[in-house]
Amino acid sequence: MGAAELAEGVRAGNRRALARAISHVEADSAIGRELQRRLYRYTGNAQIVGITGSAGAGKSTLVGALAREQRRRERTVGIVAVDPSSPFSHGAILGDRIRMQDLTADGGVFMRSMASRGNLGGLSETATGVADLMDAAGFDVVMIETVGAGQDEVEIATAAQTTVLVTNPGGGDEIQSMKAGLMEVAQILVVNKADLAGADTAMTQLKALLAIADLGAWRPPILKVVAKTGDSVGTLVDHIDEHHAFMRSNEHGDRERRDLARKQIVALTRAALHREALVTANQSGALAALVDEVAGRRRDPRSAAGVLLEAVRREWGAEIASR
Ligand SMILES: Nc1nc2c(ncn2[C@@H]2O[C@H](COP(=O)(O)OP(=O)(O)O)[C@@H](O)[C@H]2O)c(=O)[nH]1
Ligand SMILES: [Mg+2]
Repeated sequence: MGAAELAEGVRAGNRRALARAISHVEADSAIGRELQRRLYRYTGNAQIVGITGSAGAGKSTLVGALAREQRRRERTVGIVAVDPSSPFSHGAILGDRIRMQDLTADGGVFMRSMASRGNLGGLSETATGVADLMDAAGFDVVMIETVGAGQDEVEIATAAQTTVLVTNPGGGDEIQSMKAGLMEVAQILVVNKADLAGADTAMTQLKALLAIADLGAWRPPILKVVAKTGDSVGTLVDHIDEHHAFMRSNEHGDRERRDLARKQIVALTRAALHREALVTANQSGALAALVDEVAGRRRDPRSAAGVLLEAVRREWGAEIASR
């Protein structure tokens, strides 16, 4: 099936067409790129919500609870679960599937798990692309679950309009050491597992962190939820709706939308540059030669990086000249 036919299928809400289209975007095939070009103009209707936080914070449980609440509100839901870890994570994905069995049987919910394709930044590209496909397919809400740890995850967060950061009671050290960057991509802060002791302490710590964060016009709300029972998940959906309305408002929306667009472009360019530069470095053999020099302590890593960058520039220059 070609890109035109697939795009039509996606727009018509055909689930098989959507599944195929997602596979193309994941594989970064020519059809995948063509689909993204064709369908982007039909996006912008869904609420794209990122759910991020450490492994075990209860993100999957919360995504399930949110999906159930959204279905009660008669909204359709697309879910992208990004799992950046190794083969071990297959168990976790299976666990998520079992926990979400009632949702997988619901025609108003479409779920897709994506495994990492390595650490070359492909995930932020894929997550953004897949969320956009679901948006173009007409889902009212698209949720992206990611483990919030490093730069890649901060970039995945740019795929979402509204990012919910999930923390836990007793995660004090973690909250303290949380990168300001992650605080600043989150528009809603959640203390999940509020049925456990220490939830109020975690709330206080988050408030203190927010007080020193560099924030715009949106004041991120902080709330306690119990994903396991669905407690306060309705309030969380209300906050997500408020942020969505904020993003659409005339007063702030234009600036916020431009800000997000800029972050998305920068994140995707960084990922593409990173990947392509390493491909070039590997193919040219420049990397292998430098590895020998640095391992043998004949050259320091910093200057090796400079030499490598120079080699990549030369290769790219030659490539452009030959066009
Ligand atoms: N006590 C309690 N446990 C929870 C809650 N939400 C999730 N959990 C548990 O936390 C563990 C990790 O949950 P999971 O959703 O897989 O976390 P993820 O790795 O962030 O996706 C599981 O054992 C859940 O049952 C909650 O609200 N309260
Ligand atoms: Mg999970």
